[in-house]
Amino acid sequence: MKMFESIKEQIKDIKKIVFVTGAGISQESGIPTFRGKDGLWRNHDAMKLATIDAFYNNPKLVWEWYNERRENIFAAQPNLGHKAIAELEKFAEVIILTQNIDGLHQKAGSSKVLELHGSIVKIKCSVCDFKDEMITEFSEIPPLCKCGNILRPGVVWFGESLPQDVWQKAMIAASECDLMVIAGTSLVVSPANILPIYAKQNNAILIEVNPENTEMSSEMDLVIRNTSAITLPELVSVFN
Ligand code: BJW
Ligand code: ZN
Repeated sequence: MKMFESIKEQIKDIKKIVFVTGAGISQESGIPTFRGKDGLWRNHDAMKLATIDAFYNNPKLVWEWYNERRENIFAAQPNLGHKAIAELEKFAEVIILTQNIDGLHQKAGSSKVLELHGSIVKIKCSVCDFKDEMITEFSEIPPLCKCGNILRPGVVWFGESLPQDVWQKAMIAASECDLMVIAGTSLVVSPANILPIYAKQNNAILIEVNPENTEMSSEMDLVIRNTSAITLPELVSVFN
C-alpha cells in the first residue's frame, strides 16, 4: 500500500469518487492510445481522422478505421485497472466519466459510466435524427440511412459538441465528488479536461495515474507515475 501511504488517512472513508478516464486505461487491454507512438493507423494521424472534415472528405477511410478498431475492441478484455474501479463500488459511490468508446468499464462490471465521446457500438445518420446500435457489420461502406444520406459512427469528433445530457451529468458528478482519480488521459482535449477543475472547486482530492506528465499534473494532490493496471488495484486496497 506504499503508493497511497501519504494520502491514505485522507481518502479511506471517502464515499463519493469520480474517475475521469482516457485511452491509457485501456492500453494494457491492447487498445492503442491516440497520442502515443502507436497513434498512427495506416500512416494516418489518428487525431486527423477523428474530425468531421476527415469523414466528409473520405467517409470510407474513416469507417474502415472504426471497423478495425471495433474488431480490436470486441476482442479486448478489461484489465486489472478497469476491474479495480468496478470493485470499488463495494466501498463507495463510484461514477466514471470516460472519454473512451470501448465499453470496457461496463464489461468489467462498473454500473455508473458516462461516455463523453460516444460509443463504438453506436451509429447515427449524418443528416436526419436516426440513431441505432450496430448489430452486424455493414456490407457496404459507407453505409446508408433510410433517408439516403450516409450513416456515421455515434462518436464525438473535434469541433462537435458533447451530448448535452451526458455533459450536464458529468459536470454535476465532478462538482459533487470528494475524490477524483484521473487515469490514462493526457488531458489535452476539452471539455473533459476541465472536469478536475470542477472537482477542485468542491475541495475534492485529486489523484493522477499516468506514467507520463500531463498539463495538470502540478494541480494534483498526488501523482502516481505508473500504469493504471498496476496502480488501481492498490487504490482499492486502501478502502478494503
Ligand atoms: C497510460 C497508460 C497506462 C498510456 N496506464 N496511463 C481549435 C479548433 C477547434 C476546436 C478546438 C480548438 N481548440 C480547442 C478545441 C476544442 C477541442 C479540443 O480540445 N482540441 C484540442 C486537441 C486542442 N475539443 C472539441 O472539439 C470537443 N468539443 C467541443 O469542445 O465542443 C465545443 C466546440 C464546438 C465547436 C467548435 C469548438 C468547440 C470534442 C472533442 C472530441 C474528441 N474526440 C476524440 C475521438 C472520439 C471518438 C473515438 O474514439 O474515435 O476523443 S479525439 C480523442 O482524444 C478521443 C479521446 O477520447 C480524446 C482524449 O484522448 P485521451 O483519452 O486523453 O488519450 P491520449 O492518447 O491523448 O492520452 C493517453 C494518456 O494515457 C497519455 O497521457 C499516456 O501517458 C497515458 N497512458 N499508457 C495509464 N497503461
Ligand atoms: Zn438519415
